[in-house]
Amino acid sequence: MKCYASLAFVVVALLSVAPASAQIPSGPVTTPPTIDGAVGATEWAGAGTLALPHGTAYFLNDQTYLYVLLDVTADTTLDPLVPGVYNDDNFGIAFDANGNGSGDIDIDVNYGAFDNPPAFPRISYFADPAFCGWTGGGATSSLGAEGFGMSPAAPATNHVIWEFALLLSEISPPSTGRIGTAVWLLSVNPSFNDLTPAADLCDWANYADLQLNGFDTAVPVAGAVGLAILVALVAIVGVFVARSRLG
Ligand SMILES: [Ca+2]
Ligand SMILES: [Ca+2]
Ligand SMILES: [Ca+2]
Repeated sequence: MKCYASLAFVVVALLSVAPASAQIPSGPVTTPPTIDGAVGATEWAGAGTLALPHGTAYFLNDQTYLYVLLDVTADTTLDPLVPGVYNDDNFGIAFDANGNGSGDIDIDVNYGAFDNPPAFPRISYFADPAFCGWTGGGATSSLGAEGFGMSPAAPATNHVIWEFALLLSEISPPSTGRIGTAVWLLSVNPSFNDLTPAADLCDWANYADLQLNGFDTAVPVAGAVGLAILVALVAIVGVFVARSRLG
C-alpha cells in the first residue's frame, strides 16, 4: 500500500508533458516559515519559485531545513488526506539529492504522504534503476502541514496549501548546494495530476536545478576543525597523564 503514491506518481508522470527544466535560486531565510498550512503575507518573501500547472512551488532554506510551499491556487476544493483512503489530494517532492543528473540508489529521495501510516511527510529512496522503483514511505523528522485558505498569490480564493520543512540532513546536498527537484500534485476535485518539470521520476536530466543559497558549506568544515581541536586537547591531556605516572 505504501507504494501507491510513488506508483501513482510514476503513472501520472508518464502521462504528463514535460516542460523545459527550470533554475530555482532557493532564498536564504533568517525567519523560518511556520509549517501550519497557512500562508502569511510575507512568510515566503524572497523564496525561489517553480511554476506549476495549478499553482506555484516556493523554496527557502537555512542551514537545517529546505522549506517548501506548494500553493495550489487552482485547487479550490479540499479533498483532505484521510488515513487509509486514497481518494484525496496528494503531493510528492522528489530530489536528485546529489545533483548529478542521474539516479542513485539510497541517495536520491522523495517525500510524499503515502497515506498509510497517515503521518506525513514520509520519505522514500530511489531503489531500482531498471523499473524506476522507490522504497515505500518511511519515517522522517521532516515536517509537513496541509491547509485550505488564501495566500498572496490568490488573496480572494480558498485553495489547497502544503507547507514543509524538509531536513537537509536527510537530503544531504553536495557542497555546491545544488540539487535537482520535481514536484507532483494530485487533486480529486478538480481532477488533475501533475509532475513538474520532469517527464517522469527518472527523468533526472529535466529535474529543476535548485540552488540552496545560504547553505553554508563552511559549517561542516568548522565542525571538523572543532573535532581536530578536541582530539588535540585529549592528546595533550594524555601526555600529561602519562608523564605524571612516570614521575
Ligand atoms: Ca505557514
Ligand atoms: Ca542523483
Ligand atoms: Ca482538490
